[in-house]
Amino acid sequence: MKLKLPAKAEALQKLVRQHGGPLTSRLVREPGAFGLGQVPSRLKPDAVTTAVCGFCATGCGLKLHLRDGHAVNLSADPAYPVNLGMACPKGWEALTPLDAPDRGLTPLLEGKPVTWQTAAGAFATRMKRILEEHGPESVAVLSTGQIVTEEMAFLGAFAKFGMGLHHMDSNTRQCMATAAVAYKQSFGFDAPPFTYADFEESDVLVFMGSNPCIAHPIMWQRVMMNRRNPKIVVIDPRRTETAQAATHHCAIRPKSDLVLLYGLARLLIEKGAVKHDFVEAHTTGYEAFAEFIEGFDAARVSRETGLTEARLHEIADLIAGHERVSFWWTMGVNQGHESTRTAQAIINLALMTGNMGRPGTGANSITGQCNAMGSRLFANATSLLGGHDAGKPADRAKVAGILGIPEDRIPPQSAVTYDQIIERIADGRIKGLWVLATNPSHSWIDSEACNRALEKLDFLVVQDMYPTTDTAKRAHLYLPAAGWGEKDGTFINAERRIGVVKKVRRAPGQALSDFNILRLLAEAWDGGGMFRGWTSPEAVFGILKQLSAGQPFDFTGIEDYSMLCKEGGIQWPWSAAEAQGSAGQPEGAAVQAGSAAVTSPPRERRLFADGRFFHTDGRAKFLFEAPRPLPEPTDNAYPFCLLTGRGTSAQWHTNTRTGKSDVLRKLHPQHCLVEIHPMDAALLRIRNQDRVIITSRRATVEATAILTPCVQPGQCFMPMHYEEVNRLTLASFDPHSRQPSYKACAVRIGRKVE
Ligand SMILES: Nc1nc2c(c(=O)[nH]1)N[C@H]1C(S)=C(S)[C@@H](COP(=O)(O)OP(=O)(O)OC[C@H]3O[C@@H](n4cnc5c(=O)[nH]c(N)nc54)[C@H](O)[C@@H]3O)O[C@H]1N2
Ligand SMILES: Nc1nc2c(c(=O)[nH]1)N[C@H]1C(S)=C(S)[C@@H](COP(=O)(O)OP(=O)(O)OC[C@H]3O[C@@H](n4cnc5c(=O)[nH]c(N)nc54)[C@H](O)[C@@H]3O)O[C@H]1N2
Ligand code: SF4
Ligand SMILES: [Mo]
Repeated sequence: MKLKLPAKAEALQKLVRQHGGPLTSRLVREPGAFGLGQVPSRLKPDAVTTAVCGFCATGCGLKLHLRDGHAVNLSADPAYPVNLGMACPKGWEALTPLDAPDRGLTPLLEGKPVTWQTAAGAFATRMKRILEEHGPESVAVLSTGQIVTEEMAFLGAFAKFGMGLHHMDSNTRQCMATAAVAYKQSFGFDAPPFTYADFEESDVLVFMGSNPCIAHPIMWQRVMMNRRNPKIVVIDPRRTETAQAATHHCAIRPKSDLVLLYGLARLLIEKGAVKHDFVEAHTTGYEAFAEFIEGFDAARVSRETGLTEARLHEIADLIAGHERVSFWWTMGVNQGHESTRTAQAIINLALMTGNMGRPGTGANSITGQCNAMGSRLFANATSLLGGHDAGKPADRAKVAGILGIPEDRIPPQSAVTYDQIIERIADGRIKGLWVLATNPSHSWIDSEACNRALEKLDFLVVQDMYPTTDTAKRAHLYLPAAGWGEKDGTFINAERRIGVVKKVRRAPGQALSDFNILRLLAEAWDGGGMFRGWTSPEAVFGILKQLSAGQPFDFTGIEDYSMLCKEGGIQWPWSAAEAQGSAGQPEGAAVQAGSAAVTSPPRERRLFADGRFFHTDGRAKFLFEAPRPLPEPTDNAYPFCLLTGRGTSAQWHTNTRTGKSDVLRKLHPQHCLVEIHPMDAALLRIRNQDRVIITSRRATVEATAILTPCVQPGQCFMPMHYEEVNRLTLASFDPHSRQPSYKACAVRIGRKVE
């Protein structure tokens, strides 16, 4: 069949119109032209304060313009080391979702407004009844990477040590579990090593399954500030905005990354690019790895990834031929059926080429949510509060001592994971669930199965800013929460920088900060005895500091919130010894602070400058495993591979917040859409903007077809911001991290017949 593909320019234009893709850079550079950051003149501010943004893990600094202590507007903070005066559309619009008409104003019990006293009483009575009748495994918590660390720690401590339940997990499982497990196994601790200066200091940047133009626009601006004329390699089945801006785009077959990485490793050996000094001094397992990858010759890798052999050599030559190569990965890697080994295959490449601990290098996982990094350390879910091990008596004793609680309040067994919680709800073992700052009815994989399970619960409590979310609508008890801007605390960003958020607005109605809701619930539970000292977020920060002592993320050198504000955030580790100068300045210091005061940490620091990793022998491990086939390959009945991910820089996840801004709504499509290659569309007689039916083995949904050559034939893409998308996805998981494989399942597409 002969087919006329849209010209490149036309396709690009379409993309701008439909997705605001390349538009994002303009939005960042000229926000005013798009109505971002406008302040009504009658509300002239009289004071300014600062806080970090509450959407993504870039962690941009914002200036809040106050009138009578109430934020009337905001702007990007030029003094903050992360964003240097830039912000993306979500950041500019961060105050708007607070004014939404559907904010929760009172607790709702079975849909009826009640007082906090009644709500807290119902919470305690009904949860206790379930726990007494069915034991500590019958109630679970699903929480988030989007509340302040102090609230996460409080929630985890109250749920496990106060209420005495065993199982809790969070949306960080959907997002960062793979990176966390991969780092822990390879480095000995979950420690993303980079600092954002590395974006500017690399000669070659390799982005795998990562679309920072849309998902981390300010990180992308930092890449654009790189003056070394870098080569940018984007490995993504789609020709994303990032891929279009790159010097090299490798449009690999979905989930063929592991084979590609092993193939590249083999080529690097062939080309003599291995830094044997580094490998011998700082790693273990290289010999076995080198032997294992012998089977990944270029011919095989080309066949399985769809890239030409010449292209494989070209990428290997780029890595071999440059001093500073940094590897970056995000959800295209983390959300896969063999994701942990894929992330570790990236780590292996960095280790074998000695691209570690120096400027512009590293195996760098880009974090998603504003405080997913905080939840990795302090959620008290998979690991014991503060990166400890609940299975170790010494760790239990340390945590119990710092918290001033009896050691036997700390359950020694590890919690089951998110998918296992849903499974146990479905089979009736879990009867009570508390969901906090996440929206699983929309975001969990195979969401119809998830929602069928939620319907079975005896008691579902949802704590959210809005009672209107897909999950909150199902709640027996809804608790109205304050949001970002209405409370104090700290977030940890993707480069390990601890930053402060502040209360610059009063929450509407009777909505309370998660912190104060926790205080109320702890009080109703047993008089709050265990948490008497947990009076304010800053008091809890003091406890977290103590928990960090001696850990790889030791931040005992941070005095208080005001020090964090003054320094522009502080990256962990920053121990008391470092702060007093006795440990000296870390060698990895990238950019020194202006002042030479010993207590001032450098503005940017990376890990592993000394080649010492966190395993007891100080070495990093080469870890690998044979690739496995896709759990649901395409076939005649379901011929398309469905990819999912972020759609625009103006949409955040399930759109409960970003959907409330008129400005942001203009920057994204209002209805569910599916991107299809024009050749496939022609075969199916589908025109641009036609309504189409998409069917997987789980469900059938409708969407608007967008024809674009940015997806490959045989593949299609749907942004995750529409609730329809996860009805289609297949519940499959990486065996090591239990992270869902959101990004590849089989579907068929047909025109909707009216
Ligand atoms: N605007 C906006 N920004 C966000 C968010 C948001 O909702 N909206 N969410 C934040 C969060 S929590 C996260 S986790 C991050 C996510 O940030 P990213 O991971 O960058 O975003 P995604 O679009 O989910 O996925 C990235 C890319 O993976 C590709 N991909 C799919 N399958 C494969 C594969 O098999 N191999 C490879 N190599 N690539 C594949 C997709 O085509 C997609 O372009 O974004 C954060 N930033
Ligand atoms: N198909 C597909 N599905 C995906 C993904 C994908 O790429 N493809 N990505 C996955 C990833 S990486 C992620 S991180 C998840 C995100 O999935 P979710 O966590 O379910 O998405 P959000 O919309 O961020 O939900 C956060 C909720 O918290 C509420 N909230 C905000 N601030 C506060 C607060 O301070 N307190 C309280 N109590 N509530 C608050 C918001 O109103 C919202 O309802 O989605 C996952 N799902
Ligand atoms: S890039 Fe992330 S942190 Fe920065 S303004 Fe945008 S959403 Fe906020
Ligand atoms: Mo995420």
